[in-house]
Amino acid sequence: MSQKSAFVTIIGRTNTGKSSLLNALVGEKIAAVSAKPQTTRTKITGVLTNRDIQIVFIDTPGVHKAKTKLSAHMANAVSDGMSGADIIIFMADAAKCANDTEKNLLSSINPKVDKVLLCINKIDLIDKDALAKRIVEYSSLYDFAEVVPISVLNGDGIDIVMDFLQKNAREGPHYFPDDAITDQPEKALIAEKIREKALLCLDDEVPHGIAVGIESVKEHDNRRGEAIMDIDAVIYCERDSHKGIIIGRQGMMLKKIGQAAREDLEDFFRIKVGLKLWVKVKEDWRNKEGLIKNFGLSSK
Ligand SMILES: Nc1nc2c(ncn2[C@@H]2O[C@H](COP(=O)(O)OP(=O)(O)OP(=O)(O)O)[C@@H](O)[C@H]2O)c(=O)[nH]1
Ligand SMILES: [Mg+2]
Repeated sequence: MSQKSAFVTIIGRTNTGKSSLLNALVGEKIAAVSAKPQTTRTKITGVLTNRDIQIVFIDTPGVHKAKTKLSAHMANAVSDGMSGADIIIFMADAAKCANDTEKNLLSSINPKVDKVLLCINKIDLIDKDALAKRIVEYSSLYDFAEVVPISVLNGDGIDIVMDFLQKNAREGPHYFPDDAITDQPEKALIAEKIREKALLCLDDEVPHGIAVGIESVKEHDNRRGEAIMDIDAVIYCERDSHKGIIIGRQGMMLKKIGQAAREDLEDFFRIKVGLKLWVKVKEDWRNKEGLIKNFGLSSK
């Protein structure tokens, strides 16, 4: 049987549901998802192999105006992710009008990529007339190969996206082992799960300045012979006042973040997890190249 593959990059403005789509297509929760803007900070690769066809997905950070050095790295991650793509999925939010950031992003697509799929997500939020108008609006901006209205939340249209990708995969080798789901190192997956829970639990002001560092991951058997994964992690923030918020009164917020993260980690790695969390301040780390690199967020 001849092998087929496709590199598929998912782009779009922040908060449209790109990472949600990646997780839905791969069938595993690889990428962090939250209602806060700029949830994804680097390229995240997801892999799905269905017999002879392997699809490699690249989720990218939502495009936004660069305010910090970190934002510049995020923008690089988008162009980097687009450069090797066979197919691009442009993700729009059904409930929002097209904006200039999206127009610029569309004009930056390399014309050599002849398959650009428009996914209009969150159709659960609007009625049919509004959707028809949205399709016309976006179709006037780019010559998309196909337009697929979807709701990742309800699972609507995901099969149509999958069919499109399978049909457009080309003869070529599989780049990852057939049982791979991501190329993210274990520590990066763990850090993202903890950061996601911090994003979900904290109010708007704090989360943007958060990074998670994993100090150690050790597996051992407890006295009953059960395997345990012990994780020591640090949540970094930019100010003392933020540290106080993350820890919360009598440590309640940190406990809440830790508990949610532990449950998610146990689910994902299918192993019991012991998670110890600390909070430290690194002032203005989003403008310091060394720290950006330390947190694995450098695009270079
Ligand atoms: N109503 C609705 N919400 C959705 C749908 N898909 C995703 N969401 C929500 O939209 C929010 C953003 O989802 P993400 O997947 O993090 O979006 P993203 O495009 O990756 O965002 P960035 O990484 O910041 O660029 C989350 O709260 C999701 O739960 C959908 O089909 N319908
Ligand atoms: Mg994302």
